[in-house]
Amino acid sequence: MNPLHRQFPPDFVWGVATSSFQIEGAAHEDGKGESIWDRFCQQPGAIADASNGDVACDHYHRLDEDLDLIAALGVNCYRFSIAWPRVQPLGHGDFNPKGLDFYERLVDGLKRRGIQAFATLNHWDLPQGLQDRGGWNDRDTVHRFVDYARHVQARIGDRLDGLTTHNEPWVVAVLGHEQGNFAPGIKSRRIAAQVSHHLLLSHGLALQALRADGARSLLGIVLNLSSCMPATAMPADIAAARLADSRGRRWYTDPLFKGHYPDDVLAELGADAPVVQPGDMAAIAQPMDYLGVNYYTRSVLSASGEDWKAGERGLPVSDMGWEIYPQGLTDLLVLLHRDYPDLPPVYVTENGGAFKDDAVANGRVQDDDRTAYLRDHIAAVANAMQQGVPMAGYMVWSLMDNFEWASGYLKRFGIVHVDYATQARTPKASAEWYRQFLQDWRR
Ligand code: GBH
Repeated sequence: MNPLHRQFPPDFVWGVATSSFQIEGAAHEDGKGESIWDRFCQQPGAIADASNGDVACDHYHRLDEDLDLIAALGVNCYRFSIAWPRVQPLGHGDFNPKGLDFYERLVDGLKRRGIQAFATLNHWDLPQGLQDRGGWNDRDTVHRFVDYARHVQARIGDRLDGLTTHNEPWVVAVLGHEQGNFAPGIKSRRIAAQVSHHLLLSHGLALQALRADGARSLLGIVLNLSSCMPATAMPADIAAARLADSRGRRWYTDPLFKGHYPDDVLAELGADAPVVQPGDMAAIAQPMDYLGVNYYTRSVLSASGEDWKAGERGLPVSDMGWEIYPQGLTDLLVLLHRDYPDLPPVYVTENGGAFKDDAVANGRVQDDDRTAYLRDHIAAVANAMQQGVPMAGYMVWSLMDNFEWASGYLKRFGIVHVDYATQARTPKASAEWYRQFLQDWRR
């Protein structure tokens, strides 16, 4: 058998990923407006350590140092997100040129270092000014997003390699508007369904507008997907797994690739199904240049509705309590290709884990569990590729420890350790492993 690094072609894209709210800090600088996550962090009990994104990794002020850090890993791609409220403080009305100054410096710094730039327009930090008008539940936000996307492309689009509309619309819809444990903290199944439709519609309309404006980068979307498996071979468990797959995966991929919502979820939603106007579904089904897949774990479903608690069953879990199951990534990618034979090139846009072993001792972080996680999931990508899935790239979540949303700074996903008291960055053993792996691949 070929060594792992030999199983990837020379043009494969290897990256590390971050998002604006999780690393930038500078929450009130250079004209940045408030985001729904700035507001959500003020809600008592919303964030496990009562923290916020005011400083985070102070990346906004440490851009050059962090670019050098990325370059030292030997990756050929960096995936980051653009904070909409930096670029357009209220999400409507005036743009703030200083906001895009920062991302222009970032993109130019990547280009100088020979690294591809993959930008995400919406990694959840919606301007609060739009939430005040109804947020993603309001159809007007769709058009505000298209304006913002066009503005970003006009300014830096010529230097972007990839432009992603949304990161994980399921999370925005369900965690943000149905379960309410993410911003904006709404708890309504009906609103969540409408939000998911508006996210998809804004994706499709943005793609149309960006192409009409002469897009030079690859255009796509990033979905969080898992492979859904029944807890037993009982028909009721199999049905539960199928419905979970429809809700979490096909609710997004069927509209994107087939132009319609899955019937089983529509039936389940009943009167809570989203309002869809004529032309919406055709707009959503714009051809995409790539699909981004974020994969962390599988889901095991049973008829009782309870997801199986992996930790309690003695299965290996990360510090998030998520089961470590690399085979699920292969299964998922093969399933996507089977369901949608014309699948565009697929990038794993996030994969990684939070682990507890992250203390710095003598300048080292010996995170062998993270290294094993990455190696086994990269092998899972190779397996999918051998089965014909059009894989184009893989990006580690995350470049560095950062603000892990409702978990605050308590969970560490980085391959680079961050000491929040000093902002010192220390590459972990997993970063060294990745660097060596990429060096072997390049030879
Ligand atoms: C991504 O979200 C985000 O894009 C990124 O910003 C974030 O930091 C990173 O992952 C790590 O969380 O709830 O136990 O059933 C991932 C969100 C993670 C949501 C897996 C669904 C299922 C596990 N998804 N989760 S569980």
